[in-house]
Amino acid sequence: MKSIFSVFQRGLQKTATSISRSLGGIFTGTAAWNDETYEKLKEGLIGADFGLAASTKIVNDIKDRYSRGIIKTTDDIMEIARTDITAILNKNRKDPFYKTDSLNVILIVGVNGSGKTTSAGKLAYLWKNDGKTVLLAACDTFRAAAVEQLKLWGDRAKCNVISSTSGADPSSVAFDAVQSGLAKKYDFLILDTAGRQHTRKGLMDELSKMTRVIGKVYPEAPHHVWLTIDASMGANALVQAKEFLSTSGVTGLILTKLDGTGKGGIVVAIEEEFHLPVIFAGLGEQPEDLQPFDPEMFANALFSKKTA
Ligand SMILES: Nc1nc2c(ncn2[C@@H]2O[C@H](COP(=O)(O)OP(=O)(O)O)[C@@H](O)[C@H]2O)c(=O)[nH]1
Ligand SMILES: [Mg+2]
Repeated sequence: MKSIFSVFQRGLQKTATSISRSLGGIFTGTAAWNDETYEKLKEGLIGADFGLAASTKIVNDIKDRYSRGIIKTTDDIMEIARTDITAILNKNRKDPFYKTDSLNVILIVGVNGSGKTTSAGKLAYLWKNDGKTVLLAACDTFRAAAVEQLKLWGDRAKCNVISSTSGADPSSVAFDAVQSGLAKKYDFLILDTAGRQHTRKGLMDELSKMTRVIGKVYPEAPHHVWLTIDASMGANALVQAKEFLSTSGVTGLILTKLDGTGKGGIVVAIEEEFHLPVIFAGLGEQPEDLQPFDPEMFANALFSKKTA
């Protein structure tokens, strides 16, 4: 199996390249740092979607240390960027919080196309490979294709999939799945949901009904509600995500398609905006391309010596 860092490195290649390209020669050579280079650095960070607040902080830290003679080399500058970004991304994180003695119920929510089904499948694959028992539930009953797509992931991950006919009530699928997950003592149940947007109110009502119904069978569930955010949408993703955050009790984020964008810095802006931890990162379309989000690894992949 590939090393996790290499998955991050490969997935974040576009962002790393875009950062080093927009920073041009300022991280190399011996030119003294001045207002112009600081401004260029800040623009480069903002261009990679880090957001104004984080970009300003990083540049100010560099300025401060440069003026005190602490910075001597390009590596010293990279080190500051790495440390600052790691600190920002660690702010809202808690230790993994899975129950080891009973079923964990995970609800995956998000707008259409943001990567819910794919992430549900990749999560199943990840946990299965970690020796856990995993059950998937196809609560996107809106389209027959969505059920088929999840079943395919079930085959890949070698997991059972609870499903019903298309058009069935998603809550009843969720209800059956939780009952089955409890009876058969699974470690994890992952519920895939629909993300259609044309009836926003309907969707939000459906999600809260699902949560209520799940709670009737298993009062402490769902244990986690993870919102998938498509990183390649940039700032637009933030706007779309707001509604879910206010209505579905989201507990964490899965950031998908980090590999498809040169703007992976959006993770930092998201953390600043939502104060929610990024739990997993989607870094490609292969089963192993969903990885627990690791702030330090993320920072190292973006600001490695090689990418300067
Ligand atoms: N490159 C890449 N593609 C992804 C990732 N996650 C999902 N996708 C693709 O995005 C598309 C929509 O994903 P899907 O899971 O069906 O979204 P859903 O509508 O939210 O369930 C599919 O073509 C996926 O293969 C990722 O991390 N990287
Ligand atoms: Mg789907």
